[in-house]
Amino acid sequence: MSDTINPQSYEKLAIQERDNGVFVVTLNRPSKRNALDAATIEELVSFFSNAHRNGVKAVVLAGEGDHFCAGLDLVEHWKEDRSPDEFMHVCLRWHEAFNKMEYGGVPIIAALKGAVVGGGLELASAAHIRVIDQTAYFALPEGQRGIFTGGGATIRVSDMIGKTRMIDMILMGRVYQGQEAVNLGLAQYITEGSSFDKALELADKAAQNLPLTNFAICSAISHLNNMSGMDAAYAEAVVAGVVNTQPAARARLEAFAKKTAARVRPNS
Ligand code: 1HE
Repeated sequence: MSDTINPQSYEKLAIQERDNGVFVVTLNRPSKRNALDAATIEELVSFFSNAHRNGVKAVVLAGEGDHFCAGLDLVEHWKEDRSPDEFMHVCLRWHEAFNKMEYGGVPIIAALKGAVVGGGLELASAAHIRVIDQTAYFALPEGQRGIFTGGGATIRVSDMIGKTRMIDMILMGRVYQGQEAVNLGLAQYITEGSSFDKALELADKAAQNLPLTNFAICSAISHLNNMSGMDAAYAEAVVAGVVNTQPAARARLEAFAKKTAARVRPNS
């Protein structure tokens, strides 16, 4: 068990460690539909800044209650009556948290249900895999609230569904759900049952990969995508030089060479 992560030090997040190095991180403000106040963002920064160093093998990111996340805490924002400067810094903390997630090297599987809206969609889009159940729906209500996205939707949601669909979502308040959301790229998995159970199954599977391989998958791909093609190809070769020669991979390569490793087969 981790001796560096203290679940008791978190108030807005419920942190649960499983015996295989998978952690379940749950937004724990169900009475506020898990709206993201400043304190919750600080706890996300804290957990994800140190997750790789703390030996976390994979994370299931979930929400308590019927909704994954209602986005920015609009009541806190209204009460604080923030200045432009203050809100810029709020957004920079969101970016700090979400960048630590996307680039941190630890696989994060988001278990989505109910509202995944506004900043809730921005949070979910910083995960590497999104799983939805039949209740989950995606929206960017900012357009109707008189505000704008500030937690990376213009980058990550555009990346998932394309710029024009994102503009439509925020301009029109358009809602996507179900298989259509999967087809568009908002989620990669849909389940008839619990998205949490499916996310846990995927996290357990990801945790069986070598940590350095997962680090490359859940960090390098995002970095490489920010580069020019030439630079990305060069950097990919460097990453592969490190990852593909790791001593821990030798047993897996040997198993393939000696025909004891599973072969890749089509789905039956
Ligand atoms: C909240 C929030 C919130 C609920 N901030 N308190 N996000 C939105 O525009 C979504 C706003 N929320 C909703 O549309 C609905 O609340 C839900 C669809 C998510 C859920 O509906 P429902 O009927 O289950 O709950 P409710 O009765 O609307 O809310 C229950 C409580 O949660 C209530 O508090 P209470 O003290 O009166 O019981 C709500 O005030 C509270 N609540 N959502 C604060 N978002 C970096 S920029 C990011 C930009 C954004 O994210 S914009 C936000 C978009």
